[in-house]
Amino acid sequence: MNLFKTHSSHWGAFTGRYENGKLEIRPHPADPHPSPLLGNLPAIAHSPARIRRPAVRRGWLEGAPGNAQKRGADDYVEVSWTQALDLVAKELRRVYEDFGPQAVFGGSYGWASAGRFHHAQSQVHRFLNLLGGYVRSVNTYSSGAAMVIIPHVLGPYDHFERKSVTWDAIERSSELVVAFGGMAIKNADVHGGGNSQHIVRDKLKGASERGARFVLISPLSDDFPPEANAEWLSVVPGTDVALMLGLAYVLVREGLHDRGFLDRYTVGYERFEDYLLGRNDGVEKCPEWASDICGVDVDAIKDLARTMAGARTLITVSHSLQRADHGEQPVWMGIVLAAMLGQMGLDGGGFSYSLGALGNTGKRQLSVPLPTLNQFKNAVSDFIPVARIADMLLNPGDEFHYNGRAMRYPDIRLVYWAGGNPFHHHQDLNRLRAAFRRPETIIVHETAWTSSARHADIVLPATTTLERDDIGASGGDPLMIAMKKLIEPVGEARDDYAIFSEIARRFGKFEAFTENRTSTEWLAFLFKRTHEALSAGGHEAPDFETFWERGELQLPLQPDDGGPARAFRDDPLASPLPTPSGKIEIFSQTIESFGYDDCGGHPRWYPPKAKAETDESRYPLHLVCNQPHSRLHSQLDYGDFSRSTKIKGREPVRVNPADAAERGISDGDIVRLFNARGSCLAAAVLSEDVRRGVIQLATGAWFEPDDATADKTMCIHGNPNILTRDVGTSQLAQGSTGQLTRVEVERFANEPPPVRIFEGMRFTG
Ligand SMILES: Nc1nc2c(c(=O)[nH]1)N[C@H]1C(S)=C(S)[C@@H](COP(=O)(O)OP(=O)(O)OC[C@H]3O[C@@H](n4cnc5c(=O)[nH]c(N)nc54)[C@H](O)[C@@H]3O)O[C@H]1N2
Ligand SMILES: Nc1nc2c(c(=O)[nH]1)N[C@H]1C(S)=C(S)[C@@H](COP(=O)(O)OP(=O)(O)OC[C@H]3O[C@@H](n4cnc5c(=O)[nH]c(N)nc54)[C@H](O)[C@@H]3O)O[C@H]1N2
Ligand SMILES: [Mo]
Repeated sequence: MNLFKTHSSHWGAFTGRYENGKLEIRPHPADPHPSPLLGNLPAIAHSPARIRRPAVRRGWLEGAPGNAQKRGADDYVEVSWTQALDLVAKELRRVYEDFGPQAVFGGSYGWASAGRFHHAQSQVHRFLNLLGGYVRSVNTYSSGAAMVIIPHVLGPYDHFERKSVTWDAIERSSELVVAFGGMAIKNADVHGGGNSQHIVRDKLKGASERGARFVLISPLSDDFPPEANAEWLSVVPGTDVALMLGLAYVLVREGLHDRGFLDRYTVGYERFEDYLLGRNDGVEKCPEWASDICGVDVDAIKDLARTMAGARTLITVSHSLQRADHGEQPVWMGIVLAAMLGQMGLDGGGFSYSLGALGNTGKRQLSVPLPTLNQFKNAVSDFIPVARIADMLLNPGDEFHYNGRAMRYPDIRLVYWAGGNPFHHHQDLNRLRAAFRRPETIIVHETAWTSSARHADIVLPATTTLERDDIGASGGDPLMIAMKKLIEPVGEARDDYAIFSEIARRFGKFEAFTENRTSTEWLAFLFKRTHEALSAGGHEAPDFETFWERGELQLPLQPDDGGPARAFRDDPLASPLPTPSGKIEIFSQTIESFGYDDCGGHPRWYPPKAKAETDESRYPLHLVCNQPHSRLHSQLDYGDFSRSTKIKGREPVRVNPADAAERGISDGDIVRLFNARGSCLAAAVLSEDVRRGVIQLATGAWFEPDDATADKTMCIHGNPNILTRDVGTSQLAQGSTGQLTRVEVERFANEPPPVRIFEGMRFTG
């Protein structure tokens, strides 16, 4: 009889046992609220969606390279591993020799799986660096705008994300938490690398029971768990900056802003105040002005401002707010609002970016380093902001602006992807389909026949973590987990490491890539770094074998000391912020000097960008495309839990009953969402939890086109990225704007085509 073995995932630690063809999963016993996402794991062992053998696109095989027109609509031919690896090596050699490393895109953005060694991005970057380098991507889809604006105005991104206000501080000291975008409990289910203890629900409950008030600012009412007893201020999507300005205006007019704090700790307040009070543009950003834009009552704005000034107040801004047009502004304005309240650095007060969006944000950070695979150095300096991939592929040589630099898109011939799903994460999928027809060759390592695999020329089947040993750990998770292999590789799947090792061998670089270590030897080798730090710090430091035997290891934490914000508050001269002024930049001379018309020297309200987009008569509804509660992004959409949430096989879309009634839509109807860019089917769920005029369709349903040969196709399954816009937040950050778009919705009167994307690839021979 098999024993349960320890393992871990982005959504929690667990033990598993495979017996009689069934995988049984049990959550970690110390996890107070295990994630339902664990329910997606058992399907890994048997799903027909898994890729079982290497496969090559017929058009590429027969006309290689460059025969790209049928990409996304072509047949695949299964080949042997030897043949596949030979083809990959030959093609890489050709592109590196003829065009150089700056013709290879190895962005490979994506969450892949937990596990420090087999982490797909680390593997692919290490491999491509060994071959001569690659064009990389910077920043993330998560926080593309915040990662650029925060360093200009406050300091290092992770100081104000991970290392600022802890859950303990909120439970202990916060009196009022104003959460722009909320803290949906579904989001805190996951954290990159592992999340062995889901504590957010209990922390919110504890704070609420002590008397802390939570205010949810969101178009959805369920972006807080019931335990928080949050009050809902329903806001029009994309208008938080106007609301924040209205709040700031009340503070100034009623003398509630902290002048002492602003003088001592910030620069540029006066210029911002001129804007706020309309001294230059004649527009006072008063509550009446704000209310017209954001849809929150004037009195509610005034009340909230006064309450904020009279209590220990924490302002949080979720990732979602900045994954939208001018996404830099709500983050910056949230910081300014917090500065005006003067509570930055106080226990449970001030500002925290994205608290609640990921499970380990707000936990104390580890005080020892984690095992990390050396990726070598990239010889290529070219990069793109990550969400500009379609622009890059469609417009080689074109100029674009990013964070004060004028740059040009490189001319990419080969794309290599391992551990991400661009046909999940990118916007305007019809445009991405066109972009993916540009390169000569696309190589993908995938575990399953996702849409990204279906747009590749060479598809190499990768194992999931369940099929290999690894070390699970994450910067804010106190447990390191021995991730023990639970099942044999499905089909002929191989570890990314094994795949890259064999390609490296074809370049005479096997030893350089593997350093002559087996993967088991790598685990022991990588563990040393943490082991040595534990020893040096006087902590219990078991050797690798002992750790592996036990299955887990408790790691030491940094103190809950308020982080850099507290140090700055206590002594701004000794611990200045690493901004040009050493202070909070309410006005940034640096940003002003870039001369952008879409991001100036201080935060401000920018009306929505594209006119066509806001053609309210044709596309009157705001579509919120947020993270799914039923899976991590697109991962394991074929899993039991994710599938249990579908209706008639489609992704659910929530519609306010009044909006549904106007359109003759009933609960459970198949509906068609559409706008100028595309359309998709989904299943209507009528719900008062969404604001009138707003509908909500989570990301992550695997893209399945109704006609893969058409230029403009409909997704029959419910992927919102067929509708979203592929434009950057602004020239400053060029972040993804995928969270919000505009659509119309109607009942789908025809017989909907069956969803077949989870059935895997059909080979025609
Ligand atoms: N419209 C809209 N779009 C969005 C968002 C939004 O809010 N709205 N959110 C964005 C955000 S925040 C993010 S982070 C992105 C997420 O985008 P991604 O991170 O690209 O999404 P995942 O589904 O996690 O993709 C990971 C892929 O890696 C594969 N994989 C897992 N383990 C392994 C492995 O060991 N080896 C290999 N080779 N492959 C593996 C999985 O099968 C899966 O297909 O999406 C973004 N897209
Ligand atoms: N279960 C699960 N959890 C996840 C993920 C997942 O895929 N599944 N993904 C993880 C990742 S990679 C990331 S980056 C984080 C993302 O964290 P977020 O980006 O914060 O998460 P979202 O769910 O996209 O959005 C949170 C809420 O913001 C609200 N919102 C949307 N637009 C607006 C607006 O204009 N104004 C206001 N005030 N509110 C708005 C929506 O109601 C939405 O539910 O989540 C992480 N957590
Ligand atoms: Mo993300």
